Amino acid sequence: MLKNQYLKNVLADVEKRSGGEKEFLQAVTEVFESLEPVIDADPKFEKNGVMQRIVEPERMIVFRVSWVDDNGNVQVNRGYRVQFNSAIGPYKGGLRLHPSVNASVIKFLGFEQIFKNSLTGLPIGGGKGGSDFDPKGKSDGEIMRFCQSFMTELAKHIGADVDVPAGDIGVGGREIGYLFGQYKRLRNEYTGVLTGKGLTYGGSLARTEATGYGLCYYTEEMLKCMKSDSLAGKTVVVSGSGNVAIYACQKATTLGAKVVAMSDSNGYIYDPNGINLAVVKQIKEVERGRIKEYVNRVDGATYTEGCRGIWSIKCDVALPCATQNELDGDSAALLIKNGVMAVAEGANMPSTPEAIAAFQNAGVLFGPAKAANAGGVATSALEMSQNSMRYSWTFEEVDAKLHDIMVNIFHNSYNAAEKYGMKGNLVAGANIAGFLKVAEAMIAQGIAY
Ligand code: NDP
Ligand code: 2IT
Repeated sequence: MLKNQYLKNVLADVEKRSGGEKEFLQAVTEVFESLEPVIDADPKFEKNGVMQRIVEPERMIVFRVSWVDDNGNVQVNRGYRVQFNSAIGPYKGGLRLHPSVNASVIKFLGFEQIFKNSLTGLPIGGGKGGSDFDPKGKSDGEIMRFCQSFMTELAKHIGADVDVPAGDIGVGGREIGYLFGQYKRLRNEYTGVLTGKGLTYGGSLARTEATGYGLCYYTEEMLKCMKSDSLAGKTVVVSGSGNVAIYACQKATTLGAKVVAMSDSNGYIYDPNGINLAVVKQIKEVERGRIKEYVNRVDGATYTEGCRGIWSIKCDVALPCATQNELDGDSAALLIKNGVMAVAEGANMPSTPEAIAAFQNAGVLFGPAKAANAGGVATSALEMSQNSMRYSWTFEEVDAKLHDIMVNIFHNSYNAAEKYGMKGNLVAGANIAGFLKVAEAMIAQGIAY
């Protein structure tokens, strides 16, 4: 519970004005609780109105996306782009295509992105966007027409030095290609306006792998510094089977761990021999199929309906890589009972506040999303750098930079928590370290009356 009166007032105001936006309120509440000692220690944040400014997006664009399906019927979806904070760089953040997308989801993601992007140490502000369009079951032509219609409006609001979108749930290389093509057609300019591009037209090597790899680099550093341990020999559960989950599984395996389970929104697979990632990649990346197909191709694996059950599997390390609030208090209790030693978040806000509290109280190492999954956006920023230079680095060069960035994020968060009397609390440390840079920049740039 908050004690600082300034923070209490601002949070009450957010609640009043964004009452129904439960995911956004959840994200703001967590950040405010972490920042209490920082706000207590220096009156300049209140004097400059930093908190009431940081919770209000600089701009939120909501737009109609109409497109024609394969049967000739007109379809309408709602598009969003929140340009949350540009204090330290152009707005940067992904686009999500999923039926659950609404203003609250986009605002929570955009708010988190401010602090995550700051933690990378690179000059990128916070933004996020997407639509309630459901890509499941759509033909390639339908995906293309939707992306073109979406970009027809979005193009008016973005630019390489203004706002640079990328992928998120439901947006991968195929969608970025269609979006980029339409931007180029409309604006007649070839710039790094999107990241996650294909390698033949300005994409960066290692961007596809970056979020999952970065998650494992962060986890490895956390285990090393806080438990003198490593991923080698550990049993790992990874939820999801999309971009983040697949490359988290790949890197964890390379580092000597055994990943025994993965999932999608319908259910989870358990493979005691260790996940055969080539099979998962074929099913999910090539066939765009369902994870349950795995058991038809790999002996000894089982499939269970329902995605939450994955947390009942005994493991040393859990990496939630699907979606927000996928790991609740009951799931956390099960993981703890089964002896989990570390949890690191590949998805954005996958653990509920109850789950986080349970892990922290039980002494389980806990790496929060805005630190642990920052490798994706960090590598997007490296893609922007390469586009500006009209140059490309090798896979090894990008991967080495990604590794350094993740190690630095861990240490900056760890040190910030220690400085403010919360040693070992990586949630607080990430929020504080991410916040301070943005807040200083906001104060330095003044307030427009
Ligand atoms: P993908 O679309 O590639 O994969 C998403 C995975 O999560 C799929 O397995 C999907 O299952 C599952 N999933 C999605 N929604 C739900 C749901 N409501 N309930 C259960 N499972 C669900 O997305 P990404 O891998 O890119 O993103 C995963 C998470 O990582 C998100 O939280 C995203 O914000 C975060 N993230 C992504 C980054 C990136 O670079 N891509 C960077 C940092 C964070 P199904 O196929 O059944 O829908
Ligand atoms: O949540 C995220 O950080 C992303 N989806 C990646 C954003 C980006 O701009 O690469």
